[in-house]
Order: sequence, then structure tokens, then C-alpha cells
Amino acid sequence: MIKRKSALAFLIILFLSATSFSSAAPSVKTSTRVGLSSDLIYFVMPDRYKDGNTANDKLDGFDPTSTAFWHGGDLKGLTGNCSPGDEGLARIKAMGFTAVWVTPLVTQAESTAISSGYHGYWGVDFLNVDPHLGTNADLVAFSACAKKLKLKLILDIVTNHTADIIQYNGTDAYIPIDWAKLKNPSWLNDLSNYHNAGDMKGCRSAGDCTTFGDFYGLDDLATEKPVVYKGWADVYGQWIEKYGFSGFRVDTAKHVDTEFFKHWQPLILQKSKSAGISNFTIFGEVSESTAFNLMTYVRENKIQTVLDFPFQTNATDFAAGISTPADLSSFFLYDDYYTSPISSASNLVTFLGNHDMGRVGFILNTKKIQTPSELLARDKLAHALMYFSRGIPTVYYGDEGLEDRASYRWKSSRKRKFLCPRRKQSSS
Ligand SMILES: [Ca+2]
Ligand SMILES: [Ca+2]
Repeated sequence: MIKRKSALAFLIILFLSATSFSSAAPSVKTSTRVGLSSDLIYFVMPDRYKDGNTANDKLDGFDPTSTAFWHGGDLKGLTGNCSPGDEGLARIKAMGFTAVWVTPLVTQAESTAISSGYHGYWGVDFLNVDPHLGTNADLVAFSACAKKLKLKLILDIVTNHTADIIQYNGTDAYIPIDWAKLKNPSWLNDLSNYHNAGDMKGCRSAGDCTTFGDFYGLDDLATEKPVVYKGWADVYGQWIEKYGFSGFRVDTAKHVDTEFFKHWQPLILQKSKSAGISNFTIFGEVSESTAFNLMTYVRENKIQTVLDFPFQTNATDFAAGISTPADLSSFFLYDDYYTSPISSASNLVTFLGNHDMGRVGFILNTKKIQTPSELLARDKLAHALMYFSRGIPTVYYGDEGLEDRASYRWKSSRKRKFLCPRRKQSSS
């Protein structure tokens, strides 16, 4: 017994010395949590929230009867009057959200016969707000209201591509003469800053078509070139400096070259720090179905954090009643894949549905057909699972209200994915 007590005392002393030693060691200033790790995000597409200025509705591609065209919503509508009871940002704040993620606000290419850039992923002028959504001054007002309400703003941005402007004559890429100076800033009009390898499927490149090919025809930038990643740091740095964004969601992050974030991200973090925004958060859209594949983008490619696509699949499978609690438990066992001195699974941005895949009610029903009352219960279960799990919960606008609200134009798109046919193609 005495021996056991002595051994225990020895272990305690050893532990205390180790603790004392570690506390005396130089501290390393790293954090495993990103700036948004305690936030609750509301993800909204401004064109589909509320029309605050009908004067900008009649620009090209306005057709509220079609999900593929502009519907008239804008920054003024989303901002509202910033007072309690209003349906703009004040409403989002009142629901308990602490951050608002908006689809890209940059000026879009003109509409085609089959679709328009209401979603924001067809950028041509990356320094100005699209006129359908309002003016740069409207964005200043939007930002001021968010600041007043203590809501963080997250901007959806694209670095992988621009709108589809470059055309091909056989395998020769060219920019039509009428569009020679269409893009802003001007380095985006230089053909040599693109891969010009044709579409991702069957691209003409010695490199990986996932990163060198055109994403559904959209002009794929040579993101490995300093002029491109420095150019993007300058462009998006301006959005932080002028409008005070607290984070970026980076579209198609899977399709930029593996080194891009190592170059671009530190420049953005530096610019945000200079702008007085601490803990700026960058999360990438990397559509991977397993933690094993997804973690590479955090651990190797060094994206600060990513959207948690595996959670979306596992949570909705469970909530729909097609997988078991044991399956769900197994899913969370993979969380340690994300653990590093500067990252953890707590940083993952969780979601149940989005503008690409559809709303969660729609998704649950595609997995297993439900009665309306059961569907609502399962929808709530999915949300509860998201709120109480690790990660940064993101609610897709409209999922909070189940009644039709024509003024928000949710009726036509609530249960459908948004349509994004490219300029030369008919499917996304
Ligand atoms: Ca409008
Ligand atoms: Ca690419």
C-alpha cells in the first residue's frame, strides 16, 4: 500500500513538474479556432430576399416568374430600415443570427437567353456592386446597418473563374473584340492569365483538369500566377477595407491550384488586420463527401476552414430516417482528421441545404418520402442536430419560416435548387 502511495506521489510530482515546465515554456500564439467559430450564420441570396428599390428591377434579365432570372431583390431590401420590427437585417438579428453571408455582389455578365447572373457567380467587374442589387453606396449603408446591429458580414467570392467571356475557335482561346475590356480590373482581360484548356471534362491540359479546366464553361484563371493571386488579394482586400466584411466564403475552392491559399490567404489576413478587422475568417467551398478527402484542403492546401459537406450528407441521412444513430456516431469519429496546431473540426461551417442542392425540406423528401407532419418534425430534427453539433451552423434563408411569404419570393424557390446554367451550357 505504502509503495502504491509512494508511486502515486511520484507521479503527481512528475505531473506537476511537467505542468510547471510547460507553463514556463515560451507561449506559442496560435489558435485552433477561427473568428467565426462562435457565430450563427444566415445565408441569403439578396436577389431573392426583398425588393427595396423597384427602380433597379428593369435591368436586363428581370423575370420573377422564372427561377433562372433576376427577381428584383436588392441590398436596400435586405438592409431595411435597421429598426426593430423591420424585415431586413433587424429581422435576421432578432432571430438570433450573428453573421450574414451574402452571395457574390460583384457586377455580373449580361443575361443570356436561358439564365442570368442573379446568383453572383458570373462576375465581370469585381470592384463594383451589380446594379440589379444596388450601388456601392447601398453596400456602405448595408454595412453600416450590420455594424449597428452587431452582425458580422460574410461575402461570397470567386477566385477560380470569371463569367464565361473567353471563347474557343477549335482549341484556340480568344476574347471577342466587343468584350476586350469588359472585365475589371484590367489584368482579368489578359488571356495569358487564364488556363484556356477548355471545359473541365476532357480539358486540354497536362495538369489536373479539376484545377486547370473551365468549371462549366466559366473562364478558369491561372491562380498559380503571382499576378492573379496578388490581383485577387488587391481586389478582395478592397471589399474588406471599404465595407468591413468579417469573412469570405470562397466559391469553388476545390478548383484553384493547390498552392493558391498559401499565397492569397496571408495577404487577405494581412489586409483585414490593417483594416482593423481581427480574426478574419476564410472558408472554402470544397465539395467532398468524406472527412478524409476534405481535410486535405485544410491540412495541406491551408484553407483556413471549409464548408462541411460530409456533415450535410450524414445529418440529412440521419434526419430523413435512412441512417442509424450508430452511423451518425461513426461519422463524428472522423473529426480528428481536422485536428492540427491551427485547426479543428469546430471550425467547420455546417449546413443542411444550400443554393446548389436545394432546401433541407426538399432534400429530406428526396432521401425518403415523408408525410407533411413527419417532414416538419424531421426538418426540425436536422436543425437541432446542426445547432447542437460542433461547427459553425448556417441556416439557408427561408428555412426559418415555413409559411409562404410572397414578399420574400421564397415560394418559387424554397424547395428547388437555384438554376445556374452557364452561358454556353444548359445544366449545372
Ligand atoms: Ca430591386
Ligand atoms: Ca481552376
